[in-house]
Formats: sequence, C-alpha cells, structure tokens
Amino acid sequence: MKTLLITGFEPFGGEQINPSWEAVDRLPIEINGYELVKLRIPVVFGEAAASVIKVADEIRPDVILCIGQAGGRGAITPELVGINLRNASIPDNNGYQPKDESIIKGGECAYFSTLPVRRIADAISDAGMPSHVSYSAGAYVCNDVLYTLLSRYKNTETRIGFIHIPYCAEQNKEPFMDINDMVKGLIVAIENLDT
Ligand code: PCA
Repeated sequence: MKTLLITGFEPFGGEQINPSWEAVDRLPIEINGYELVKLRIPVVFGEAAASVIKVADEIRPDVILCIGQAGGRGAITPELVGINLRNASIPDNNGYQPKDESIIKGGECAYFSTLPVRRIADAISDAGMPSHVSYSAGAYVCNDVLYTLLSRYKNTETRIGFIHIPYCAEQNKEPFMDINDMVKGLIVAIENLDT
C-alpha cells in the first residue's frame, strides 16, 4: 500500500468553513492502492508548509496532495506551478501580510508540480465535474505551500501536487460547487496520480 498525505486548510478571510478541509475530511481512507493520511493545516505563511513537512518526515508519503479554496473559480483546478513569491491581499491567520517577498531567498523562481496535472484535470472533466489545469496558484498561502514542498522534495521520490477548489454552497458565494462533486473530483484525481 502506498501512502498519500492529503491536506485541507482551516477557514480564512472571515469564512466559517473551508471547503478544502470539508472535502478532504469526507474522502475514504483508501483509494487506488493509496492509504490516505489527512491533515488540516493553518492559513499561515511558512507554518502551513512546515506542518506538512513535519508529518511527511514521520510517515514518508509517496505523494503529498494539498487542497485549497480558490474563491472566484468555478472549477476544480490542479496547479501546474508554484512560484517563489509571497504577495497577500489579506493578512494570513497570524496577521501577516507580505508584499512582494521571496518564499526562499535566492531560491529558484518556480517549480512545476510533479503530479500529472493534465491527466488529472482531463479525468475529472471526463467524470463530469468542471476542471482545468491552472497556471497560477496565486501568491498567498496555497502557493507558499506548493512552492515550499516542491523545493523541499525536488530530486526525491516524493511527488507533490496542489488542487484548488471553488467555494461550496454553504458559503453563500458565487460561483460555488456542491461539496459532494468536489469529493468525487478529488477521488478521480487520486485515481489518476500515477501516469
Ligand atoms: N486558499 C488560500 C489559502 C488557504 C486556502 O484554502 C489560497 O488560495 O492561497
């Protein structure tokens, strides 16, 4: 059995819930030969990635897949790239609001995800949920996690990916997606982690 470390975020930006954790929490614990280890992580620059790495050091997962909310998007969007930039339009949950900072000073500008993002997006679409590859995870905490993990696990066997999902119905925002469809989409993603 392989191990998948899968994360969702706590709420942020005045929301009561974060659909990323709601969806991760609803996933079965075994999919496609992967045992899932679920982790709820803080919306805090630096700390979010550190909390993932701490658990990954213990359990040594084959894949780390992080899920985040992308308000304004209407589709499930696997991220192709993480960039070495922090720029926040709202403070994180620790009150920190960086403007045009590096995540890792002197680090590479960007890294590509080491998951088959095109295949994952196509498979989710084929299963009936809107999905497409995204070429920017933004410059907030989600990108912070993706870039930091890609840097930490470069040239290792551990593969890294990030998927943004829309608001869910309970948040009363548009556009939104039914949480059950997001769960279905994530299951399809996990079924397509291996090329
Ligand atoms: N979305 C934010 C951070 C936490 C989350 O769920 C983002 O896109 O950066």
